[in-house]
Amino acid sequence: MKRTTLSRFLIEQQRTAGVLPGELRLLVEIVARACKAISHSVGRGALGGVLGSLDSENVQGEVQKRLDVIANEMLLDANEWGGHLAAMASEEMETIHLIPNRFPKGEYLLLFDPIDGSSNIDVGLSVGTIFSVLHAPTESATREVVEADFLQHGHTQVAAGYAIYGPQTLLVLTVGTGVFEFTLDREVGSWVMSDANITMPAGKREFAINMSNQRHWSPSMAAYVEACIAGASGPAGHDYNMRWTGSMVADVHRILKRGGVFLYPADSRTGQGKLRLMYEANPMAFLIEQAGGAATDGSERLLDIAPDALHQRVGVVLGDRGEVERVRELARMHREAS
Ligand code: P6P
Repeated sequence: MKRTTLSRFLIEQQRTAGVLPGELRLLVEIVARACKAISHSVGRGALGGVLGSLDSENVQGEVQKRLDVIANEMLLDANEWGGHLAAMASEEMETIHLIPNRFPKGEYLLLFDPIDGSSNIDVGLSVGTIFSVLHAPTESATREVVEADFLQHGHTQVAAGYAIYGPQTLLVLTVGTGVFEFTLDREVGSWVMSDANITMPAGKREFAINMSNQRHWSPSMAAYVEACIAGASGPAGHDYNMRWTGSMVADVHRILKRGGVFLYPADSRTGQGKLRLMYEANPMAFLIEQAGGAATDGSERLLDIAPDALHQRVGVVLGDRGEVERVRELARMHREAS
């Protein structure tokens, strides 16, 4: 592959595809630059004093890892002065973050999970940063942005992506013209394109779910997983493999590159799922659909869900179209039978 950098790709998208306004190109560049700095901190680990937990909890009621807070601050500091944003929202902050008056405001909203999978940080497993970009309301030039301005359907996203801090540091991005992967060249400090127009392989029989939640699943979800485990001798008619890393970015990246299906269903504990709609499910759904896959909450298309709260949780079934459809069909049949 010709050595194309992120900057060159974004300029070409702006110039040729005409899909990337200058402000959005600047936004993506700045987020990518912040992810380089986060990658450095993640890579330092114990040597950088970034491991371990704080004695604080985030809005989700989860113990905050030191790196959660560090990465959150890095993304806020990198993005608030650029003039491309009207406000930001993060898994680590209860309310939205407005751009300080000393800086110009722009036409986009940025949402992020600064370190997704942070429970894996202290044990050396891959973690990542997930981000989503929405248009700010046109009137945000004359009034302050409010939380409700963020509550847009996932199909209104103008860009989405993740960085994965693993054996390599990768940035996977879509601006609505396909999915592109960049590998961080640490010696030069550049994001170098390593895969283009990614199409998720279809028909891969590999499912990713946390089996310890089985007793909480709906009957239809239990039936789907049971068929996967029964394999060729069961109703599915073929064997499956299983993977679960406990890090959504790692599981979704594997599925994007080699196929399969990721499931974190809503269950009886809360009636919702664990994952957050606005800055986990929606950006991943945008990427998966751009790569030819499907993404639902078990029944409804994720990108069509009308958000009603910034940190709302949702069930997630995404990846292979055939598998996502099988889950949806089982749910429909169980609804009709009940
Ligand atoms: P469980 C990480 O905390 C996360 O939000 C996702 O990255 C991951 O897919 C999921 O939760 C793991 O949840 O219940 O298996 O620990």
